[in-house]
Amino acid sequence: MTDLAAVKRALAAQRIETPSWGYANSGTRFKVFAQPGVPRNPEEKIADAATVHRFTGVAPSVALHIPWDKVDDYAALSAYAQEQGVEIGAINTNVFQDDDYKLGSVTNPGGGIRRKATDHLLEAIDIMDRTGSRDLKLWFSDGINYPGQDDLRTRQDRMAEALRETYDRLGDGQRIVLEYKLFEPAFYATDIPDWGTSYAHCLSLGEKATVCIDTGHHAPGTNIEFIVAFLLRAGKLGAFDFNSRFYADDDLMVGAADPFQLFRIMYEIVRADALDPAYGIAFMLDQCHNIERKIPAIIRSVMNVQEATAKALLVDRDALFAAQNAGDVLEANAVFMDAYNTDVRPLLAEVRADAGLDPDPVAAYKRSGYDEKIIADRVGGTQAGWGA
Ligand code: RM4
Ligand code: MN
Repeated sequence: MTDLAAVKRALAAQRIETPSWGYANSGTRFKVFAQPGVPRNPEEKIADAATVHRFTGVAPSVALHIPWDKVDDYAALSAYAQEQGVEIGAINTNVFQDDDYKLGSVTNPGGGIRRKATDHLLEAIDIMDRTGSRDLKLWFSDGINYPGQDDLRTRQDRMAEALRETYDRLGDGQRIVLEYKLFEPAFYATDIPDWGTSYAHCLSLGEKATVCIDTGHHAPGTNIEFIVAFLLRAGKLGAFDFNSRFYADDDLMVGAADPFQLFRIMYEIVRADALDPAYGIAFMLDQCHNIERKIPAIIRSVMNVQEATAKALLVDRDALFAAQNAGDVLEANAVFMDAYNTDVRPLLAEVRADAGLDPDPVAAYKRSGYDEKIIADRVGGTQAGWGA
């Protein structure tokens, strides 16, 4: 039998990090639809993240993206975040937007460009020293478009060299979380295309390097929960970038395209007792809200993760293991599906009420007047956003 009090405690203790860029303007390569009230600077993004935390109670940190969130004084930015009620989380690097990076960043054939890219990674660790961040999140768009364009093997050597230099600069308590992505912007071969490549680099780097799974970065049909289970067993799962996708890297709200997949992923987390923040996995969102209002979309995303987690916690593991060990295929599947088919919204409403929160965070946000206020206040200046 599932211990409901323990489920509620686990849900109350859950932590989800939101991305600064999710609050800013974004779009597709066809069009960015600007929205009124969008943040004009890192402080306003942090204020929006703090608002999400105020209504959900489980999103107390915000990831930054450098240089999109570049400021002169990161200690002051940290202090501002704390005043708002949140902390600065992972620092994301950006080695994909300069003209110099046309042929790659750390795997570029030009040594000067590789140096510039690696220096940016080191600069991000300087920022982490000042913000107190634990995680350096690395994603490389590096790759090639045409067979023969560059040497696949040499590019791995260059990648390993840059990662080593970056790893060696990490301080105590700091980590690299290394993302992978199948394709885009490189279309023929990406230098870190899959979890196996990321895992292999992390293994040779050492214990402070772990894999970050972005749920949108796989081929259609990939069994992501298998990757989760494998990496957890190997002690090499460091972080998630949650979002959902119908086709490629759609960056839609997590749990919107495939809530069942999200449940299966969260079950592997629960199965490994890895939900507790002390275990060390960063559960982050990496999303873009191109056509919907951003703050309620992020609140909804946090709630979607909570719902999948609640269902995963409700799996009757004793009954499941018994059925599995007895080889009772249908019973094992039925136990699993029972949990998935439970309506956990009343349970989460109770968890929120116990924490002094409104049981319906999206409705509470809409009533709060925050949306009207940012639309009225944030006029003038340049809106922050993709490419800014
Ligand atoms: C990439 C990758 C990174 C994110 C950027 C904005 O596709 O997912 O995690 O920082 O997009
Ligand atoms: Mn990502």
